[in-house]
Amino acid sequence: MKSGFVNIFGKPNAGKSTLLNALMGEKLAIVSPKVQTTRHRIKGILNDRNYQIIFSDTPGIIQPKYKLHEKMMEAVKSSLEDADVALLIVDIKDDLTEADQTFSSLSLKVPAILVLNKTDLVNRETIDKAVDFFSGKSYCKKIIEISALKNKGISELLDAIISLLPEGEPFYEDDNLSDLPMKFFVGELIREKIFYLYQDEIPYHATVLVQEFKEKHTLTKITADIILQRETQKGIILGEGGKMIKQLGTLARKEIEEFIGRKVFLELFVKVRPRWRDNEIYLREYGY
Ligand SMILES: Nc1nc2c(ncn2[C@@H]2O[C@H](COP(=O)(O)OP(=O)(O)OP(=O)(O)O)[C@@H](O)[C@H]2O)c(=O)[nH]1
Ligand SMILES: [Mg+2]
Repeated sequence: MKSGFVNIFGKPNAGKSTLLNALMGEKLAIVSPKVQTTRHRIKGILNDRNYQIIFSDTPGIIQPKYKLHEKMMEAVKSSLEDADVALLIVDIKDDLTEADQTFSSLSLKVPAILVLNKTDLVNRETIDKAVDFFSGKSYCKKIIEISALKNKGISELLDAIISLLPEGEPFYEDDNLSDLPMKFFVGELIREKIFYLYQDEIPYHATVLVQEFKEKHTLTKITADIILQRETQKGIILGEGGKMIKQLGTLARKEIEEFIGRKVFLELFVKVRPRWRDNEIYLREYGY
């Protein structure tokens, strides 16, 4: 039996959350075209007769500007500490030298697989150049080309991970998919729709707190607060005549229904908490 922690690191938008979902065959982490979507460490537990892999998606590595950013980088740090294998993922269209600097700065003590992602967007020559670039790097045990979006190269990556995984007994019961509560995933799905529907600073100034998750006879009743930094942002979230928040509610409800496999009644409230991203008490209350 093999078991261990396999943690995913990379710059914002590299495709870490898409990769976690592809490896799990299940949508556990939210994804968006915007940077800094993920704010927590999100574990996905993959069980097989011969192994248990505990994957961790992490926030993209950045220089912190707010307390919220600091919390995000603490999630990266904790993942660095308990990793048995590191997956270093790079968007092949990104600046490779910058990615190399980021990976070197991690001072990894465990074997790492360099994952070249988004190969569906470039030609063979570009991929070969990237392979050449990373081959000599000290942190790089193996290089695997993938497209997390198109599910290409995922089984090759899984084989490479298993070959590096230590022997050991499972850490978790084998019927668990994650260690996080349902309320967390519901809040994340609402946050994902905020990332899709709203522009500029709105997704970055917003967080979601699920207040109520109640299983009723025929449906699940969910109440959630959308927390914003400024009074003026309330109007943007609501939209003309409440048009935008209605759309947000519908999109989020559909995804939550798919996730929990039940009908959902979703109620959203909008609240303003000035500078919550820099406030230790608010951050703790909102799960950061
Ligand atoms: N074309 C293409 N797009 C991809 C691929 N993998 C991810 N993406 C897209 O890249 C964007 C970012 O993906 P995420 O998985 O959210 O990236 P992330 O690294 O988790 O980003 P943060 O959480 O912000 O650090 C999304 O629009 C994805 O659909 C891929 O293999 N090919
Ligand atoms: Mg992410």
